[in-house]
Parts: sequence; C-alpha cells; structure tokens
Amino acid sequence: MASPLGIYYNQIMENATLSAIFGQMADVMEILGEDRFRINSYRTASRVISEMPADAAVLLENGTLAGTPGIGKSTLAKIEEFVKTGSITAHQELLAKIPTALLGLLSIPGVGPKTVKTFYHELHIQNIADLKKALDDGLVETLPGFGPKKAAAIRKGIEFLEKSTGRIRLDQAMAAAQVVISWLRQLSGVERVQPAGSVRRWAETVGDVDILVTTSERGPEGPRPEEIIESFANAPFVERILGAGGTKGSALIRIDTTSIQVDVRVVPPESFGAASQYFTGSKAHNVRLRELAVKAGLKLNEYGLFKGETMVAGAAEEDVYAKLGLDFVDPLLREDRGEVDAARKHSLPKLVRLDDIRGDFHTHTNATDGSATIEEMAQAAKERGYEFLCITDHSQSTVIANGQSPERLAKQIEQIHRIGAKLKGITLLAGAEVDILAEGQLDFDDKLLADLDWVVASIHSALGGARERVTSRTLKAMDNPYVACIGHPTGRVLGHREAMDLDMSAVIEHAARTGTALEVNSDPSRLDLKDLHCRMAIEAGVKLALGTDAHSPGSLSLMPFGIAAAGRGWATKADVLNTLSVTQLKSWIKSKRPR
Ligand code: DGT
Ligand code: CA
Ligand code: CA
Ligand code: ZN
Repeated sequence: MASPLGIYYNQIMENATLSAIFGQMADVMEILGEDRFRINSYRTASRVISEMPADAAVLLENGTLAGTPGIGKSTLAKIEEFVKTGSITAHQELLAKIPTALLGLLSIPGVGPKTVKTFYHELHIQNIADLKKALDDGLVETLPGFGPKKAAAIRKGIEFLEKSTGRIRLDQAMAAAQVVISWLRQLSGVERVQPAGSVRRWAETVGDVDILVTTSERGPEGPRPEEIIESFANAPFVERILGAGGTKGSALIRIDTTSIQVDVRVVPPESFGAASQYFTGSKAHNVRLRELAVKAGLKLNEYGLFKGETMVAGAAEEDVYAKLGLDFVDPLLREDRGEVDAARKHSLPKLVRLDDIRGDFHTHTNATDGSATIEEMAQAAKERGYEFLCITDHSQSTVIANGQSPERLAKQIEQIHRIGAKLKGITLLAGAEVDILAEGQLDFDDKLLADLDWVVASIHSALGGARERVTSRTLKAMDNPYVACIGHPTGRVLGHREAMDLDMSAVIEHAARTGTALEVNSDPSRLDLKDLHCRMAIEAGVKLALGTDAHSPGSLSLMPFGIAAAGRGWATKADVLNTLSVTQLKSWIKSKRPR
C-alpha cells in the first residue's frame, strides 16, 4: 500500500542522489587536480539540482530543465543518462580513478577535497587509517601550508568522527537508499525493489538502510539471488563490503560526506509481503504482531504467516495484517505506540497526506538569508499547487542572517502584498520569523506585528539556558496575540545541537490555552516538533503548522519530512493548519487577535 507521502518520496531521493553524484564528481576531479572549469560546473549543477522545485525527470521531460541556468549541455546529457539508467558513466569512471576509501576522508570535519588531494599526492594516503599513521609519524604537519595546529585539528576531527553515533539524518539515508535502489532496478531479473526498516518508517535518524528485492529464480541463465547480491557488492558506489552471500549483502556506501551501511535482501515473490512487514519493523511493533499471531494459533516470520504448514499470507503485506484481524498499519505508525490495538479496533487515525497541504508557513527570501526573490518563491509554491505561501524573513536581532529592521519589514510587507495582488491562484501572506528575546519579549512592537498576516516567533539565542528560562521565554511569546506560531520550538539541529531543555508539557498546555500553533519545522536536520511532541500537542488540541524553513525554492520540497513527523505523531488533516483554505486560515489567525 502506498504511503501517504506518495511519489514525493521518490522525487526527493532522486534529486538528492543526482545532486550528490555531481558533488562527488567535483570532489574526485578536485582530488585528481583536473580542469577547474568543469569542477565548478559540476558544483553548480549539484547546487541547482538540490534546489530544483520538482523531480529532475519531470523537468527533463517537460523541457524546462534545458533552459535552467547552471545546467549546460553536458550536464543535461548526464542527467538524461541518470534518469534512463539510474547511474552516470562519467561518475563511475571518475570513482575508478581513485582508491575506494579515499573519499571517506571527506567525512572528517574540516577536511575538504583540496586537503585530500594533498594527502593523496604528497603522502600517498588512501584511507583514514593511513592518515592516522601519517599524523602519528608527524608527516602531516610538515606538509606545505599545514603545521602542528592544523594537524591537531584534523586529529580532533577524526576523533569526532569515530565517536559519532553512526546514525545519520533521514534525508541522507534516503539519498543512499535511492542510489542503491536505482542500481538494483536496472539489473535484469529484478522485479520489485522497496526500502524497509527505519527509512520506510521515516524515522528521524537511521542506523542502516534496509532494502528488499524480489526475483523469481529462472534456472541457470536467469539471475539468482546470489548474483544480485554480488552485483550490489561490486557496485561502484560501494566503499566497503561488510558481508555478501546467499540472499543478503551489506556494504558501506558514501553519500555527501557520510558513509552509511546498506543491507540488501533478496526475497522470493511469495514472501514479499511478509518480508516487507518483518524488515520494516519496528522491532517492538513486530513483537506485538507475533504475540497476536501466537494467540491466534498462527506463526509469523519473514517468510509468511502460517497455520501449521500452510501459508495463509505472505505475498502481500495487507494480507498479513488482515489475517491477523488488523486494519493496515501505515509504516509511519509502526512503533508500538498503540497502533496495533487501534488497528484491531478499527480506530487508526486517517493520517494527514501531502495532497492535503495547501501552503507553507515558514520561508525565507534574499531580503535576509534566503537565495531567491519573493516572486521566485511564490512561483515555486504555485508550481507545487499551493494556495498560499507565508514569507517569513528574519527579524533584526538575528544579525547573522541579515535580519530586517522594522523599516525594512514595513517596506517588505507592502512589497509582498503588491506582488501577491498580481499573482493568480496563490495568496501571499506577509509574515516574519520574529526573534524571542532574552526575557521573552519580541523583536518588533505590536503595532508592526499587527500589520503582518502571519507571525512565527522563534528562539535563536541562549538556547543553552536553564529549563525555567527557555520555557518562560516561550510561554511569554505565546501570550502575544499576534504570535500565531512558535517556530522550531526546541531549537535542535540533528547531529549539531541538542534541543533546548524545554518543559514541553507546559509549552503545549500554554499553546492550547492561548490558541497558538506549534511549528513542525520540516527541514530534515530539525524535525522540530518531533513525532512524540506532535502527538502530545495533538492530544492537547494544539494545531500544528508545517513549515519547510526553505531558504531556496527547491527546499519547499522538504514538506514530506514534516508530514512524516506529524504523521508519526498520529496527525490527521484536522490537526494541521496547512490544510485550511486561505479564508479559514485568516479567520483562525484572527481568533487570537484583539478585535
Ligand atoms: P535502524 O537501522 O537502527 O535505523 O532501525 P531499523 O528499524 O531499520 O532496524 P534494523 O535495520 O536493525 O532492522 C530492520 C528491521 O528488521 C527492524 O525494524 C525489525 C526487523 N528486525 C531486525 N531484528 C529483529 C529482531 O531481532 N526481532 C524482530 N522481531 N524483528 C527484527
Ligand atoms: Ca535499518
Ligand atoms: Ca539493517
Ligand atoms: Zn527560519
């Protein structure tokens, strides 16, 4: 059964993969000391692709890709090749020119392609172990332009890398999954290819990527499971094989600057549903199902659901659930958080879907730290089929992001309304992301806030403050009648910054009391609120406002990550403000404001 996120799942992964491939080609060429002009054109292509408003394949087909600035003739040909075959020959040829593990050095914080080039050419370093030895031998600090300080920083970078948990962000895992999925799809005899595990559940971080493949055995000439596994293990993107044989292969593959383990399993078609169920997990969800099976005198494993020796379900995942007396459970919900009980009582929530989303609540333009104009953002939102878009640039105190003074904002409000009036089919809402200051006061006075259609209030300073302090700042901001929403409420950045020590129960209770929405920041490095907090908010009757925090038109495509976080928090359409019409939304905003 399709996930509520539909095709956007593939779209994000395809573009991320393509972007990563071009980035990697530029890295390899830089390490090899090749032509500067081509390196730059690959870097540009990588950036442009990552910011594209729609799937590259779609843009290619409708002809818009050809005219896109930054996409030249040879880049276009490579994208075409990727869309057709799932890989790019030039990319594979480049990878073949360097030792496989060399690119792993790029995962060390502070080490870029230039540094790797020096290590490789001057010291013949091929992997992290070589680099550690060179550091120990004092060779690195003697390199031109290095010195003891830089050598120590690199050593620290390696320590950081080795200490890190090994879990990576969902978007990176999806990009890795897509690389492998594209590869597997083009192998002859492969029938179905599907992600499983935490990637299919859209968990916020991923330990390893799990992929299922089906093939029918076809005698001596046809592909057999071990041949598919062998082909995967020898694919050009594989950095290190961790194990390969029979029906399972595990390998490390690199995506951007990270390595991730990918497990591929080949299963027979008649067990595909049972295997999907088993390997999607979560482990806790599976334990519940197995208990139910046992109670019903059945046996459930990755091969099927059995009554004695007879298979009663196996080819289709839906059948496994149905034969256990359960409604189908969306993968987003499979965390043993009450979903099995609800499935039995037919009371599972009807999850909010991407199709329900009518607009985005959090976007930036080049007035502050975004890269595009108001018109460009509006156009991209329109192309996504949105009915409204909130422009929410930074306020004056966020100096680092070129936050706007009251004067600049006043002008921008006029500008947004002027541009909006000319646009058909989409409503622009003049908003701002207003800083919550040290004592919980806001960065603009009420008179200016009253002129805004949509106010997101966010904490960007002193995030490390005591629980009491960060909580009371947040509560006080919600007391302001013009604050419609609290932006990225906990302030976490996955892999970089811990969440604030917020009293979430108090925040949610106050949001309910004041009629303030809480953001689900849909940037996969934030996912803030996270799934469990979404669930708490919904249970308290608090509305969620999904915002991509897009700093470019392409990033509007991050919305599915927010949908997934909300869905994992059991959100239905009614819980999410993005599903309202503009008229409904305006009256919701008004209801908190003084008459
Ligand atoms: P991850 O990789 O840590 O992000 O999380 P998962 O959920 O992808 O876990 P993983 O890769 O270890 O295993 C994939 C799925 O396989 C898991 O969600 C459920 C199933 N599975 C693995 N080991 C067991 C087990 O010991 N018992 C049961 N019931 N299921 C298991
Ligand atoms: Ca996994
Ligand atoms: Ca796994
Ligand atoms: Zn923002």
